[in-house]
Amino acid sequence: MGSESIKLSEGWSQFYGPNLGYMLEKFDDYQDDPESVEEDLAAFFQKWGAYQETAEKQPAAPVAGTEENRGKQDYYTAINAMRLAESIRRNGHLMADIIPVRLDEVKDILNYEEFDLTREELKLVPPELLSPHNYESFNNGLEAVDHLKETYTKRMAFEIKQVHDIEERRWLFRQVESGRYLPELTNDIRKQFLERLNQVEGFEHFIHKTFKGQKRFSIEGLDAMVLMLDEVVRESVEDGAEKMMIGMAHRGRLNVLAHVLGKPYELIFSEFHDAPNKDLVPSEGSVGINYGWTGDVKYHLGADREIHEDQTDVTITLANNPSHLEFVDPVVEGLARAAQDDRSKPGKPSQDMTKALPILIHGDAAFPGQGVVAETLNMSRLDGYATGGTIHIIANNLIGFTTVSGDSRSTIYASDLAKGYEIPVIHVNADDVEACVSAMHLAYTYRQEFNKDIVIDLIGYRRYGHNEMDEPMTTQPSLYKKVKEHPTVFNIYGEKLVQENIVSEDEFNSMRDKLNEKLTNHFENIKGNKRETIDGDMNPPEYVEDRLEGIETAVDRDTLKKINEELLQFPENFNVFPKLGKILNRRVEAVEEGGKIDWGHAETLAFASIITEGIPIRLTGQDSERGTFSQRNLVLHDYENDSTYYPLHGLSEGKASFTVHNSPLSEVAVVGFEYGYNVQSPETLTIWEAQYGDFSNGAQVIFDQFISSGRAKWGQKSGLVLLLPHGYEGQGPEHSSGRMERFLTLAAENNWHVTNLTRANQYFHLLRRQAKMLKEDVSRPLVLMAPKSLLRNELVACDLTSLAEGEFKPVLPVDGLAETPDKVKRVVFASGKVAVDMEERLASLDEKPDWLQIIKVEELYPFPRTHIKEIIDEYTNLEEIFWVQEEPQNMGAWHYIHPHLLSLTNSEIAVEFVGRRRRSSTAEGDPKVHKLEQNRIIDEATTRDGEGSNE
Ligand SMILES: Cc1ncc(C[n+]2csc(CCOP(=O)(O)OP(=O)(O)O)c2C)c(N)n1
Repeated sequence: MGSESIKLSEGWSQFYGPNLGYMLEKFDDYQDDPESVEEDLAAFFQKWGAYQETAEKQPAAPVAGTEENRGKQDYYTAINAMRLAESIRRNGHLMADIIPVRLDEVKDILNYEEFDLTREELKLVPPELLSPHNYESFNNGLEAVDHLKETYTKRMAFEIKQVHDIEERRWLFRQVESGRYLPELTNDIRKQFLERLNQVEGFEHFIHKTFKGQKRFSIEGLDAMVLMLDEVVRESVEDGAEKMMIGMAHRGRLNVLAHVLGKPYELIFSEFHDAPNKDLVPSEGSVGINYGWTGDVKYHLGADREIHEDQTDVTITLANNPSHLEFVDPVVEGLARAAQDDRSKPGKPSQDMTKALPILIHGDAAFPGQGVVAETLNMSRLDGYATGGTIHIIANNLIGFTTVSGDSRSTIYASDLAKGYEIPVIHVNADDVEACVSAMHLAYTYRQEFNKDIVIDLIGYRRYGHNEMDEPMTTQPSLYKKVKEHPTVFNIYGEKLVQENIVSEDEFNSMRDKLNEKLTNHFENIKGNKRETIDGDMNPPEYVEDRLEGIETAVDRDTLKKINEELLQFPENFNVFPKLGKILNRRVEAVEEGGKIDWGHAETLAFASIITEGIPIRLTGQDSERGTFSQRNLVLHDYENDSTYYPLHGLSEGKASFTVHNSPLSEVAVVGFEYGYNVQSPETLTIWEAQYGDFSNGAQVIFDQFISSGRAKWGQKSGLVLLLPHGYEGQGPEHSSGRMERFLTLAAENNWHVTNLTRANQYFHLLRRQAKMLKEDVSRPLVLMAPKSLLRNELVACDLTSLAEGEFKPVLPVDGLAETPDKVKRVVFASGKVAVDMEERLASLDEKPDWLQIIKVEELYPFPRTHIKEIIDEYTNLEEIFWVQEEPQNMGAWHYIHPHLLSLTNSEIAVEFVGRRRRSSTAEGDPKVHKLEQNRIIDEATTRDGEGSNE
């Protein structure tokens, strides 16, 4: 029905049967977007509004048995046809030919009869009712339905309905139904596809026969993945992206390294052949392979490839990856976001999403199974974490190790999780290379258009067992009988091109021999290099072993005063919440009149001074803008209109960006993200803050596999800061411990610093030290057990002079003790809040015990050996050394520090433990019991044979 046949004067009564159905659908479109329908229709809808079944709007009542019945029948036919069309769109994937090797039968759930239709009836339905996106191509409704079936049930299938944004949804349907997304594939391109498939498969076969019995996690069965990556690289280069960041697990990684990252065959072969390879020069392009001093297995190593084309320089990065499936996902997002952010100017970083494209390749068992995937998807549209859309490929080989999908997920598809995040999903049969490349083209176009994530569920199979040495017939005999008989993708495509006369049979048959000759030559080049000696020392480079010394961190008084003043000037008409305004205003006297600068204030001054020195800062964590303990307030909210103001953006001397984000309620994904961000932008002071330190163990995999060991395994440097609120304050087992013991256990080779401070000025200097070394090779992460009640403790606050002078000190003696060194019989070492508890106890005494010295160990790792040794040597009559901690004996620093302290005294003086006894739970649940325990610890540490500080 054309709009020219509509009579504006006649209202809805002129339509019935299929035409009424058509108009109703157009009216729905009009309601969504009045501009989406033709002008005549819009004018009609404006005049007549919605259709109502009132007498005067219906066509005149026809005579029973003639017009009326026919009209009704037409109406039902049209509605049924529309139901069928909708059902094809919604359910087509359920009967699509998307699984190359399947054991079950596919049922046709979309036949005409199910919808009370015959072919003849469908022919009478106007095609525009069923396929509004390209109805011009069809003569009737039957053709339109057949086209929809072809589109939605063949070797690509689409799940789109979960996308809530109407414009996007329409765009997707239009692309799919019109076939606009299908790239033009010339014969040359198709020949190149065949050659690529030859390389992909031939490479695997060559390794299989040359390096017998070695794991390679073959790509075979999902070979098209390489061609899909080729496609996205080609399009990104054309569009001028600067960076592509890829995260993937073991499956097909060697193939991706060889063919997408351009890692030379020689390098890969030498890793299999145990030949020295670090000096091999890449043959083309520039390839950086990442090595640390202890190294990693070949299918975890990442690489960088640089492509220089015309005027574009693109870097493709395959991120280093631990065995832990999916944990690299947020890391890659962080890498991409950092590459998109410009941090060189004051204010928030400005983001350009076109600069970097993240691509994540998942396993079909890992994607639904690992929670970090959901956490990563949840970040995809958040202001602080969005990366302009990630292209996800599920490398779906139907199986996870030996576990079939029925045992590894509760959903039909591996991709179903993504639908909860309104992400469109394309399923594609991995045997159909052209469909796979088209799927990638559509995914890429969608990402460019809407800056959102999209998932391609690439469904293939696994040619061998999990790692080629496993025998899959033992656990999945039926499936693997079929797989064995199934032709390879190279053969399927080769035969197709031969049939279509695009390549000759001879050409096809000789392709593999030519490739084998080439691969053999590459192998011959390195064959003689077999490693003769093994260097087992694996020592880190000197700069890693260096201590951090000589980094000046003081800021002169005038600068601090100016910064402080500027931080307290808000824009005109900005209404700070009065209560907060009063608190902030106390910062004037703290700086100007010799008052006390508390922890939050010292932090703000440190941040301000750092950005005035041109070092950008990014701080994230749950509720970090205000601060869990209301201590920070770096984003102010106008209490009249909710507008926001960042005082750190108002500095006249600001030279770099500052941003702070409240994170989603995640630990593992957000820590992974910040780690990635920091790796990509090592010059940025990147800080993650736990709400309470206890919760940080949700990110344990990132601490273990990336932050603590990434440099040793992959040479991947990071200067990330972790703020972990820690301290026993009677709040129960889950709000007391930042699990310092775990960070100390992982500490070695200067992989990070572990600190637990007692003064605000120490925090100021430590942050500045961290910021100032970021660009240097010595840079390393910082783990800081952050305070809670100490945030507002008078003893912890500092004065201006302590910021304007001095530096961070790894150990601090308690003031006013040990005035006569000869009299000191006991030295108590402690760290963090328990040390302040002891200081408070002693401060309440009129007379200080002369036999006691308390030393606060502010930096636990690296162990401040020289400083502590000097102290111990000063007390010549020393009889006992105590280590005091509030944590149970099996937690806290005891097991780490005990051997260090013993070694300093040549084991001549016993080192006693004072703290809670070994416990399975971190702390008491009852605040009164906590108090009892805490008092006992302080008593034991500060009293002696009846003498001492007991109240
Ligand atoms: C977090 C984690 N748990 C367990 C494993 C052990 N593991 C290695 S591969 C694998 C199966 C993965 O299946 P899938 O995600 O489908 O990928 P595929 O190997 O089939 O490509 C398992 C369980 C791991 N590597 N990481």
